[in-house]
Parts: sequence; C-alpha cells; structure tokens
Amino acid sequence: MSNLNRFDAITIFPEYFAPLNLSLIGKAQSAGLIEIGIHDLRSQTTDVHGSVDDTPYGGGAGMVMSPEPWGKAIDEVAELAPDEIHELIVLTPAGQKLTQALAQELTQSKHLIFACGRYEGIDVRVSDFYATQKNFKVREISIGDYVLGGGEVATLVIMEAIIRLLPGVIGNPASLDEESHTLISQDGALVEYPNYTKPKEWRGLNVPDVLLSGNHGEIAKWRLEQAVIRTKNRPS
Ligand code: 6GU
Repeated sequence: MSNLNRFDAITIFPEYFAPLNLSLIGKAQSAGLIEIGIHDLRSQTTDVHGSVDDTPYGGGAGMVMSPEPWGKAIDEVAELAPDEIHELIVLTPAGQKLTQALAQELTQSKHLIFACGRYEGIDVRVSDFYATQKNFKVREISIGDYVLGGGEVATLVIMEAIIRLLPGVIGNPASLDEESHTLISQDGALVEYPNYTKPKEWRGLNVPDVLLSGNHGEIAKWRLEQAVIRTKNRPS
C-alpha cells in the first residue's frame, strides 16, 4: 500500500487546476511527496451534449448537478487508492468553514476526493450515498461566507492549506510553527507578528531597535505582543 497522500478533484473545468504544477505544490508532486489527479466529470456522461445538470425537483431557479455522473466519477477515482479510506470533500458555501485546525486535521487523510459542484450544487443523494459506505468519509466544506461560481477555487485553497503542512513539503518546517493561526495565546489563535528585512531604513521607516538587538528573549516577547495587538485590531 502506498504511503503518500493522494488528492483527486472532479470538475467540469479541469483547466482551473493548472496552478497546481507551480511553486510548492508543483515541487511536492515532482518530488513524489504527493500525487494529484484532475478528472473531467463530463467524461462520465452518456448523451451527446455531455449533460451534467437538470432542473430541480420542486421547482426554483437554477440547475442541479445530476447524481449519475458524480457516482461514476467518484467510484472510478476511489479505485486509484483502493486500500484507503476516501475522504470525500463536497465544496459548498453551506459547508463547515475551513480553518487552520481543519487543514491540519485533513493532513491525516491518505486519500482526499474533492467534488467541485457548479450551479446550485450537487444532488444531495451523492453525499448521502457515500456517507453510508464504510470506506468513505463525507464532509461538506466552505472557504468562507461569500458565494463563488463553483468549488474549483475553493479546492485550490484547501489543497494548498493542507499540502504545505505535509512532511517534507516546506524546506524549513520551523517556519510553520510561528505563522498566523498556528501561534496560540490564552485567547486562541493569533495572526503573525510583523516582519522586516534589509535595509534598516526604507523611505524614512526604520526597523524596530529590538529586532537589531540580538536579544532573543526580548525579540520573542516583542513579537508575541505585536501578534496580540494585530489580532485584537484586525477587523472582523
Ligand atoms: Cl466551497 N463553493 C462555492 N460555490 N462558494 C463558496 C465556497 C464553496 N466557499 C465559499 N464560497
């Protein structure tokens, strides 16, 4: 059984996923740390038009994605990691909100399948069916309280949040410990302290003296104070 993390996305717009070949995620794939597959939902359709949606029962505006192509696509993709529990992630603004803690939790899954709905979403029987399958776990996830045209961009966001946490993906893993939402105070997650690099003065603005002092205790204290201030002042 393979021990690497596998990510599959099912979509009617495979071209949305081209950026996965860049930067951190591109390198993680080349290095064999992860495997990513992008699958065209329309390849599961049987009619000449490649229809993936239909009008909603009960009436109302918009179209609903049909369960049959989704079922076929998910069954096929599950076979790419036949021995794993498949975490089926259905992207919807109605889902559980993505947080750093959720991204961290999802690093434990060996096989993530992202179902990228469009229109008014996917017939709910798709989620209901896979929730009854013992080798599947189903989750609905949202990336925030606003509406996107589909789950593709949300999938890119979630994949990036997870993949950068996987062992070996980031060169200096210590940098993960000090970043926003990972730093914890008594009040919960903090955003990151402000960062500076050379030159010492830029357009009349100076680097705070404490950062030039070489006193690591004082620097850590200052950074924590700054993180608390920034967290408190952040518009909510
Ligand atoms: Cl996952 N999908 C859509 N369509 N809109 C969203 C979202 C997902 N998360 C926030 N807005």
